[in-house]
Amino acid sequence: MRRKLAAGNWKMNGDSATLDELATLAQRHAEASVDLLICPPATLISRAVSCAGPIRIGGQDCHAAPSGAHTGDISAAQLRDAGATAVILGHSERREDHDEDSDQVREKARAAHAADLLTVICLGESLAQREAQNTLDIIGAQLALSVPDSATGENTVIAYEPIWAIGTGLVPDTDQIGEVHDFIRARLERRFGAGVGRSVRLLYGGSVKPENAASIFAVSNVDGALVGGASLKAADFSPIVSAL
Ligand code: G2H
Repeated sequence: MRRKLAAGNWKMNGDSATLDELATLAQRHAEASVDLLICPPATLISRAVSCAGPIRIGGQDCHAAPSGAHTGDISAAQLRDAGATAVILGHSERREDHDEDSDQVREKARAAHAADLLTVICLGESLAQREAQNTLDIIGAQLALSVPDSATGENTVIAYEPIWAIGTGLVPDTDQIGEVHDFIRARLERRFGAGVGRSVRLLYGGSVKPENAASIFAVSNVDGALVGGASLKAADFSPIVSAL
């Protein structure tokens, strides 16, 4: 059985005051039967760890190298040293804003695994790619290149985030989500075998809200969500956690 996961990606939002929301969330879900993960900006990781209770804290990116002359970057080991136990990699905002490709994402994931970080690897198609009916080809290629051979059910989570659904309020219908999640599951099983392939958790991400969470979580092979805007306030994120 895959344990459900509710993950929050604060992106470049939040400051010291936002940690009160995290503390509220930790109190409300102290006995949660699902896993919770919050990925705040790197500046907040250490303080977030001290008020997160049972909630895992993660980074939003890491460098593939262990150390060196990479101004402004953070290594996987440094995230771990700050108290993080997870990292998001290959988010479409990283792929677009920083020209990251799947080869780089794979090397980062390898570094994250070596540092014992749970690695949330993001995949997603653009609206033009979906309209051209290339969604599964795009997802298949991103999956093959972005996920390293070191992936297991314990160290890797895949998040399907259609780019056109991110922060837009647009959400694919449940058939569209199910089609992609079933495809990812089949590809993982083909590459890694049934054991690993069935144990990797698959999250849906893109405009998940309290109002649509339950219907998304009912879709086959959806093991949770990666939530952006609605993870910033406990009042929004908490009902999403409860819907799992
Ligand atoms: C997708 C998601 C979180 P939002 O990027 O990764 O953001 O829920 O705001 O669409």
